[in-house]
Amino acid sequence: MIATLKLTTLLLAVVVCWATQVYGYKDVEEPTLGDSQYGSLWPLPQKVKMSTVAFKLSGASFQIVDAKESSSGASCSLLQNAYRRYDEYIFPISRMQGQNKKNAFASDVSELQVWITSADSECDSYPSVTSDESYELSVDSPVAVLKAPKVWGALRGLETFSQLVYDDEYGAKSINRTEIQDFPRFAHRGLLLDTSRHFLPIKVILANLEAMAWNKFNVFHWHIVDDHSFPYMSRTFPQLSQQGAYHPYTHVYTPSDVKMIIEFARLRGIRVVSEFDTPGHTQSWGKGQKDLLTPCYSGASPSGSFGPVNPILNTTYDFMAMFFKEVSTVFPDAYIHLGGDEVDFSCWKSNPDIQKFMAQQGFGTDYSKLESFYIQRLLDIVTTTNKGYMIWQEVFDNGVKLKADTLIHVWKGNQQQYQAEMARVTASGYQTLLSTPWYLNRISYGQDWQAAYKADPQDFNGTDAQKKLVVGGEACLWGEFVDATNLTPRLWPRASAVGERLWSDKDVKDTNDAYSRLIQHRCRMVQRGIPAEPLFTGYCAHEYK
Ligand code: CP6
Repeated sequence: MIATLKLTTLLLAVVVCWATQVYGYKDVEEPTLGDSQYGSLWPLPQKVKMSTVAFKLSGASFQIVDAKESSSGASCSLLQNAYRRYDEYIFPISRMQGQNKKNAFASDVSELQVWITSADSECDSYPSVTSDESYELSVDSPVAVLKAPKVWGALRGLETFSQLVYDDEYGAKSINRTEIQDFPRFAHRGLLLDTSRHFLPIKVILANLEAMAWNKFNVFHWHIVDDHSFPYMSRTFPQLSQQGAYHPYTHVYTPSDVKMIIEFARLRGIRVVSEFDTPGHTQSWGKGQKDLLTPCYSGASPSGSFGPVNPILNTTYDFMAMFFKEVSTVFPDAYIHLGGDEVDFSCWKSNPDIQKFMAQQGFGTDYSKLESFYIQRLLDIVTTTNKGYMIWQEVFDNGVKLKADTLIHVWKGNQQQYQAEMARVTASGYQTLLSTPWYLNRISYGQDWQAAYKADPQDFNGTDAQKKLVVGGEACLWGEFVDATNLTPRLWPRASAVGERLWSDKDVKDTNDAYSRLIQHRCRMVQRGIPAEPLFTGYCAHEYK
């Protein structure tokens, strides 16, 4: 009897274990579905006071306008553009039908007045890591007021306002009396897209920038080139994309494409940080730039294949100086991501000229010293362009001397390992960004948004001073298995979980409440035209209207 029981238990354990391995199924609790007191707000603002008093909004008469006292007005196209966008999000159907103002019922809330309070609204500037994104929103009758020191906060507040509007049981647009004070927990809330493994059409990039704004992301980390293709069209070195892109005309980003993407992002308070990853991940660079890559040897003769950037030639550094001078003018952001990850030493090891150089420099057989030698010189070059830099964690791990304001991007390891890395980086006084738990290219069966949601970039052993050096994080969608056909649903709403973690207070971590809000937020994204995948079984109300 006992033996049978034991056998059954063992069998059960074996089956569960097998299921775990085969399906990658983790035993995550199913969140319970109830209505959140916060409606469909996502990410949750820092302070919300929502009353049950509901007002009606008339699609025909409600307007978003500049407040009289605002330091920014009709001449600020960033704001005027945003008013138009949000007007359409709030009233998608009535505006399309072109309702007549005279026939409309009176609106309990007639206007949303947008009031930029500081003298310099920053309307014509680029957003930066120090941009003020705070705002205060007061929804009352007869007017709602959105106060923000800068346009960046106004953009965030407009999104929040649009999320407060809902359809009552008769389908009438409604909004509750609400007071909100809001600001981001972290200044850097990024999303990495990879346009090298697959070319991403511009309209896909723009659609996802739009979705980023709905989720209050503020950095587009553009991993623009890599081994597989070089779609960036350089004015200084046009042969790089002519030879290195998948196609020299159709699969490239021209200077005007890049400009358009940067401006589209700016209008949504999103920075564009470009990454030109070297010395590894550079196979596509070699096609258009002779002698840039290291020739690999098989025995005493070149094998015909190439390795990382050749770090022992002066021509390499001349090229890099000219290339990054161009990049620093094309991308207005104060930071450039310089990569530095996953350098494969086998080709360097095979090359006799590199071996000789190693001996001359006294590097012995430590090829990470050669890598550091290269990165050190690259960093000096980029410093002369007056840009700050971001680098993947390997560069820090190898002990490269870095400027004090360098951002170290942590991406490797399991939870224990990345937490230890965050502790080491911040103990050395560097600022850091976390990505390890947010590799959205990884997929598994079930509700994997929850693991992303639970990760916290300040959750490691360290002092308060160390915690302050955490600037934020980035969700990464690497492109090996992603192109225009599947990018958007793979990203959303899973990236939304990261969006809330980086924006909302650290104590916002009730997964049941999050689940209820996220389901509605996901339906809203679908309604606004982004094919975000479902979290689980269910339906969206708008599907049947
Ligand atoms: N490309 C580059 C990649 C990755 C990295 N750098 C990567 C590594 C592991 C996973 C996904 C992507 N594809 N240039 C690492 C930063 Cl799981």
